[in-house]
Amino acid sequence: MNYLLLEEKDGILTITLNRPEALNALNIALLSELKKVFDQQVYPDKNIRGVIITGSGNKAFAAGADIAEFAGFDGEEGEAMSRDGHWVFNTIEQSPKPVIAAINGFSLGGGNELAMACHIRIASTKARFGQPEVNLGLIPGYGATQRLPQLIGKGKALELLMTAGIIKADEALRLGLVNQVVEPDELMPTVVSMLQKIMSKAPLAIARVITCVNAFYESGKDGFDEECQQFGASFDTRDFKAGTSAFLLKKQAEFKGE
Ligand code: CO8
Repeated sequence: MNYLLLEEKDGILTITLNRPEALNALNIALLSELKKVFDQQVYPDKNIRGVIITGSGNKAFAAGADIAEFAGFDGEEGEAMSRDGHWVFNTIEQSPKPVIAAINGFSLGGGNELAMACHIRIASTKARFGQPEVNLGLIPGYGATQRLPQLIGKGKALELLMTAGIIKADEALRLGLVNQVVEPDELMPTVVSMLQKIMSKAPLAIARVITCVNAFYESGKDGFDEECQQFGASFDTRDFKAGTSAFLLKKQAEFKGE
C-alpha cells in the first residue's frame, strides 16, 4: 500500500489515509487501495470485526479529492472518476462490519464524502467540515448531494453545498453530521471504545442492521420488507440461540458470528 497505513489489533482494522503533505487528498490510487482493503480484508477476514478510517498528521482527515490530479480532466473522465468513487464508497457503506470515521481535522469535499459513507462519524474539536466544490466550478462527485441531505436534512445540506461554507465540529454535531465530538487526544480511545461496544454484539445482527438501514435509501428497495426478511433470517443463526439462552440463564452471551 502506497497511500494507506494499515494496523490490525484486537479485531479492529485501522486504515490511515497517508498523504499528510497533501492533507490526505484522495487520489485515484488511494481510492483503489481503499477498495482493495475492503474487498480483500474487511469483507472476507473473520478476524476483522470493526474498521476505523482516519487521516495521518494532525491537520486533516482528508481535504478532498486530489485537485491537482483531476484539474486536466474532461467530462468523460470526470464522470468515470465519479462512478469509480461511488463504487468504492458504496462498498464501505455496505460493509457488513461497522466502519467509524475518526475525523481528526479537515473533512472537505471528497474527504467529507468518505466520512459520510462510514456508518458512524466521531470528530475531534479540531475538525472542520465542508463541501467546497462549487468554489472550483464543480459539484460533489462522491455522494454528498445524496448523503449530506440524508444526514442533516435538505435545507441545511443545500446551504452547505451552495455556500461552500466550512463549519466547526460543534456545528457538525448540532446538525447531525457527526455522532460525537471529543478532545483530540480522546478521539481514538472514544472511537475504539464505541467499536468495541458494537463488536461485543452479535456480528450477523450488526450486519443485518446495516443492510436494513441502507435499504431505506436504496432506490427500488422496500426497507420494511428487507427488515422482515432479515429479522426472520436472524432466527436461524447460532448467535440468536446464544443470545436468547444467555438472557434466560442471566448470563453474558458469547457470539461467534454464526
Ligand atoms: N487536493 C490536492 N492537494 C491539496 C488538497 C486537495 N484537495 N487540499 C490541500 N492540498 C495540498 C495543498 O495544495 C498544499 O500543497 P503544497 O504544500 O504542495 O502547496 C498542502 O496540501 C497543504 O495545503 P495548504 O497549504 O492549502 O494548507 P492550509 O492550511 O493553508 O489550507 C485548506 C487548508 C483550507 C484545507 C486548503 O488546503 C484547501 O482549501 N484545500 C482544498 C479543499 C477543497 O477544495 N476540497 C475539495 C476538493 S474537490 C472534491 O473533493 C470533489 C470530490 C468529488 C470528485 C469526484 C470526481 C470528479
